[in-house]
Amino acid sequence: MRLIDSIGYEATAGERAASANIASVDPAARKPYDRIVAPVASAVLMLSMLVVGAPAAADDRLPFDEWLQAFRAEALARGIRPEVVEQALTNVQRIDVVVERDQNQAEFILSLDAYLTRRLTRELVTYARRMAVKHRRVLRKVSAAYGVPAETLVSVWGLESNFGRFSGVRPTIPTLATLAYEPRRSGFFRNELFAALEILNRGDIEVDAMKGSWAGAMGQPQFLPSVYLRYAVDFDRDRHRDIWTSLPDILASIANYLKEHGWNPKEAWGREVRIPSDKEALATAAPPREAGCTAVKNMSEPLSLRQWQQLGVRLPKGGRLPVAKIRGSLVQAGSRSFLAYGNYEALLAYNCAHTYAITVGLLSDYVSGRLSPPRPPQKAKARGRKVVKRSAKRRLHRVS
Ligand SMILES: [Ca+2]
Repeated sequence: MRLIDSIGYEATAGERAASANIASVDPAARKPYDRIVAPVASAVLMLSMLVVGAPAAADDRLPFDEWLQAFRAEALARGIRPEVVEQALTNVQRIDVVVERDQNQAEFILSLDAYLTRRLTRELVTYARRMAVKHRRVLRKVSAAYGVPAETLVSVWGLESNFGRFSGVRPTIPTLATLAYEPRRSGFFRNELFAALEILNRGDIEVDAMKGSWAGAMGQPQFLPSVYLRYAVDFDRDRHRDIWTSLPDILASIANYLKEHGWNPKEAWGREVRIPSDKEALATAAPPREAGCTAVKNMSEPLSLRQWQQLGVRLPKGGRLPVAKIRGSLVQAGSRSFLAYGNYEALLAYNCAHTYAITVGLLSDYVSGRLSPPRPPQKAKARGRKVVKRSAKRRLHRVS
């Protein structure tokens, strides 16, 4: 069967494999939805979905120093070695910017269109392709071990830490101590602070090198400490799970996380589609999900590609959907619509935001060549705006 539509958007290997192997994508065999609410890699999801601990009035709080003393005592009682506690928790200060940044998360504030414009640039695609070539050997090994394609690993790595060029410079211990002291999610971050001490206790990393984001996400995969403890991998076998500087460990940790959250090597992540104008019929046939994080509740119940085809869903330029035994959920984000397959949900488990999962999916398609990156229309417009701005500026200079 020819699975190529009018714009040459060929069915993926995943779709073809699924077509040939029905058992591999039997919906009944799919993991239940609790994988979405399992511990996740990105603090963004944590911050969006978890409210742990009743907010206490600020006045009721102990001074930070006293709070920290009590925390130290508990860490010792939990079996963290005294020298680790001493080294990690001495002279820890609160970091004001951590609290400020906690309130302002780009993934949730920007629309999909704005997010794609900002993040999915041609430069990013070009660089991601270069990284996929440069690191092809280790990518191939990790991909073979975990069943997650190289282009997906490169894309997640790229979005999380700009391919290792920025994985955060904030010292993790004071960052987590600040967030644990804040009443908003103190219980949650208190546990993360204990998990961070446990990592130090195991000797995987020195406290001075334990760095990450303002939200406590560490290293190039941006794992919270509890996620690190569960999913980080020592792929280069030097006995340290080094998600800060070891690329084999970094990529394998990302792959392990996705695999453990249901990544199916035989399927793609999903694809962009065009939906019919009668959205009511779509909503009746595939209502929104009832469980999961916010983004999951903003996607539909899954239907088969055949059912979507019958409902009038088509490829972006009007072609028929591929014939494959795959189920997909409709994701409507801004002006665009997508059918998200099971692997998309593994990406949402990493970071529960459609903007994120769609960006990873599209970038991986650009890296693999499944899709050609579109010429960004905003570039021409931006040039136009720049010209207008410049001329306006000149006028200003003239009149002033
Ligand atoms: Ca290692």
